[in-house]
Amino acid sequence: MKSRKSCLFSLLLALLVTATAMGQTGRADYRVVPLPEINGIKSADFQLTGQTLINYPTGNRDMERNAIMLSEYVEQLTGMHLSVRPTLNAKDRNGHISLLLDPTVGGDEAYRLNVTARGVEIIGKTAAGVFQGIQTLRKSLPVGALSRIGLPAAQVAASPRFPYRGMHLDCVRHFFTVETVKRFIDIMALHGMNRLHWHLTDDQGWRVEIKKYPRLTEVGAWRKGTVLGHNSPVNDGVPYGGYYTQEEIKDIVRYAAERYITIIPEIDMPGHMLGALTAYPELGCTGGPYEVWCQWGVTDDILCVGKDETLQFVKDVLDEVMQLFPSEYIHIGGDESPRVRWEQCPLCQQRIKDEGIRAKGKQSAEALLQGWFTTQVQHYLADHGRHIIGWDELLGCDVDTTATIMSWTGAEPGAKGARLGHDVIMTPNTPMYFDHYQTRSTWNEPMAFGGCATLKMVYDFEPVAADLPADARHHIIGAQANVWTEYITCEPQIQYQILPRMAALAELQWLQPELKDFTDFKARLSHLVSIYQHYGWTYRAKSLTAEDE
Ligand code: TNX
Repeated sequence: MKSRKSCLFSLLLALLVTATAMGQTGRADYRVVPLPEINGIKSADFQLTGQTLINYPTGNRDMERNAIMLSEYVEQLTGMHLSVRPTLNAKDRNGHISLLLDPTVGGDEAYRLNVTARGVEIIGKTAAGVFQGIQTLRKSLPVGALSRIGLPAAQVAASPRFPYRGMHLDCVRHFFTVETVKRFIDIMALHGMNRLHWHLTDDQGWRVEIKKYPRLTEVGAWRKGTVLGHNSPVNDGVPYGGYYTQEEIKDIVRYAAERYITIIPEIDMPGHMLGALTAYPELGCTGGPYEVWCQWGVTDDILCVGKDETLQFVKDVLDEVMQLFPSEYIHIGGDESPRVRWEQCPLCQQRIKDEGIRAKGKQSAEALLQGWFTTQVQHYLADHGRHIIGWDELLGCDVDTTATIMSWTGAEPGAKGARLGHDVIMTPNTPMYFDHYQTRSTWNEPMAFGGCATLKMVYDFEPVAADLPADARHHIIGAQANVWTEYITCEPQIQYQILPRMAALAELQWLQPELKDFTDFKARLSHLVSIYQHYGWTYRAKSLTAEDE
């Protein structure tokens, strides 16, 4: 006869073996970033296991992709593999997750997540909305090797405050690989963002292949070296450059579109053009020679708009850019364009005469010449069904209100633009420049541009000025943070600059201001950060504890 001791031992062993085979269990928490509305309902938890299927409407490719992505997310975070299956049959939903379309669900990107013991429904008016619901479910999951997760019964819902929820990435000052750009897109998707403003041309390089002008990338994509620090007299002397082929761009655009992110390319003009001028010096007022810049800042050498060839060049480039990027918006820059060359250039002065341009109040004839040039480009793009976005300097050049303004020199230009009737995207350098420091005590930080935008400053930013008249408020279509890369040389440094500040940005892009609460946000942030850790992303850990150290 077995002793009682050995009986107990066998029982414990059996329990241990079963528990190991079953793996760990966990429970989801819908209090994610950005915070949705959550209403608990009376029902037991839904049990998510490896047997759970993900249903999607038969024949709908977008929803099929959504289902596959949800399956991938669950596997990445928990190790559990869920199969996907097409079905239109309501009874198949029992016991499973179902992705559904329903025209009665709020706006285009709104979603509802209904969880009961009998099943999970992720419902959107569009596949884009369902994708946002998927992100919320993803962020609510516990992280680690799990074999069973309890999803509390609840009705969860959200609808974004702003239609334009952007991030910007400068791939000129430093060049980043296709994989890095895709990972940046992944990070955006996790944060519920939908517009990537991709800065592709500047004084330090031209980074998009244009078939009609091969020298743009043969010559214009390469610089002889890079200045050390903040424009010190020392240069590293290491040739530097790179560009994206049209095939790579199409691949990235498709990758983003699958995550419901539109890429808005920026071809900055008429300033920030030394890359192009080095390749085609005849496009400048002096004819050069020019050199792709090895330092940072603003150069006096910009496009000569007195020459018809320049306009033709711009149109040809935009033709290819439009082929690559289906975005409604094309960003044409317009910032930091000194006009000293135009003042001296006979052809630019002739253009001013021919077009009957005259100085007006504080606006010089040259400022209005930039307006004339921008309007030509704007009309050209409009003929092709596209709209321009430009930096807030355009407000000083009399462009019409079909130009959307990006307010960067502060928040005031945005408010002014909205009053004038322009749509506006708010990206004021404080606190929306993520190339700025995240703390005031910078001694132990990687070198940054300067400035300071702490996590709290980002969180507290309100894009719609309190005194903006009611009839102008709808012109503020969104907010964006910018990642200029003069001092950012590698992917972990990009991630360090954006995480966790992107979480704060996501919440202001999604939530109505009265629902924001920084203390509550910080409590929710720790789980999001465990997801960053799980994916191996770099982030600024100090921002989670001390606010400004
Ligand atoms: C200003 S924002 C710039 C960029 C720089 C950035 C550095 C804007 C329209 N122009 O060219 O990279 O500051 O923070």
